Amino acid sequence: MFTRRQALLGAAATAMLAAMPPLAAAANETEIAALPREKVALVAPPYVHAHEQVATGGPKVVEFTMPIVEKTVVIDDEGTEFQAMTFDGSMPGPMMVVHEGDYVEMTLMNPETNPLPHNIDFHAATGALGGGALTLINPGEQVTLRFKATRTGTFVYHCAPEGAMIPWHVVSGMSGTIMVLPRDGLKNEKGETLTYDKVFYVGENDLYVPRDEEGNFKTYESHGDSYADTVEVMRGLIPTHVVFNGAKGALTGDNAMKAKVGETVLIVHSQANRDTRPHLIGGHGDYVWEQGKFANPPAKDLETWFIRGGSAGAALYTFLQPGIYAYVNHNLIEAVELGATAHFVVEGEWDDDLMKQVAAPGPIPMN
Ligand SMILES: [Cu+2]
Repeated sequence: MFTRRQALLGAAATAMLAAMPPLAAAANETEIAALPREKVALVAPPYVHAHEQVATGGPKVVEFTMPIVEKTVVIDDEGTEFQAMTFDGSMPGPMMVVHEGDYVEMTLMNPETNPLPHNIDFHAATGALGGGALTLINPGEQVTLRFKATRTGTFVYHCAPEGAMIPWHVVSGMSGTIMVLPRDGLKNEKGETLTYDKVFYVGENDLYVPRDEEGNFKTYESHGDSYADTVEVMRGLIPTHVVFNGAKGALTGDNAMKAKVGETVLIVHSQANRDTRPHLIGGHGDYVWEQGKFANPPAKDLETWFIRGGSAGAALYTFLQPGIYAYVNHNLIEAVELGATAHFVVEGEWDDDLMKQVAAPGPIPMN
């Protein structure tokens, strides 16, 4: 049988991996057992569970639980249906926050109402395909994986089951982000502390919805029914939708993210499959960890930043003017035509010094 491991590693590496005990005795279980434990309830994006920016205690074991939810969702104003696969019911899956040196203990559940097997590959984790090799669960099963958060930054997690199933599960919505903060918090290039008042998590998805002969989007009874047609569209590499948080308009209008003038916002942006380029229209990235890794000093004053497919980046910005800001993928075709647009609604006092309409639009004076 052609397995996921063979697809990614080749047969020789598969044999090596299989020969290793899955949970080797290297970890000091007594020490880990003595650590404090914290159960964290996850919240749906763009929001993020409450967390400390600077850790007040030593390392702990942070417990998360995520059910996998396969469901049909609507992804645009036209009512286009999509066979979604999700972590915890949302696209992207929820963002988790821990500190460097903490242990992440993830219980992943695959309810028996799902027809498909799933797993989780944490880019923040070391070994066993990011945990993917130790977490494959069939419908009706659950598994618990523990890994040590040894590197700081924002890291994608995603489903990576057998062979050809990997890209299908990822572009069906199965990805999210974990943020591993330095124990003493974020720092600028001089080593001075940076803090945020709010954090928002924007997950970008490229979606591939098959069309019928008339060009209308097709609907399917089940994920399995949609598979062959979907893979054909995927192989063309041109998405039919590029959306933030699972659907066109998921973060605009009434769903806009909210902030106040003077507030500092951390925007975490992930894309598990395809490159993208976030841009805040009328604002900037004051400090940007484009690759999302906090051991590197942040870039300053960026206009647009690049998020590599398979990564998450973080941008810190203090809002200076009120109004509606569009936050877009600055491939503007993807932003406007395909859906990759979000809004921030910012309240506060307008600063004429930063911008003023000196003369309103009017007729060009005749000489
Ligand atoms: Cu999956």
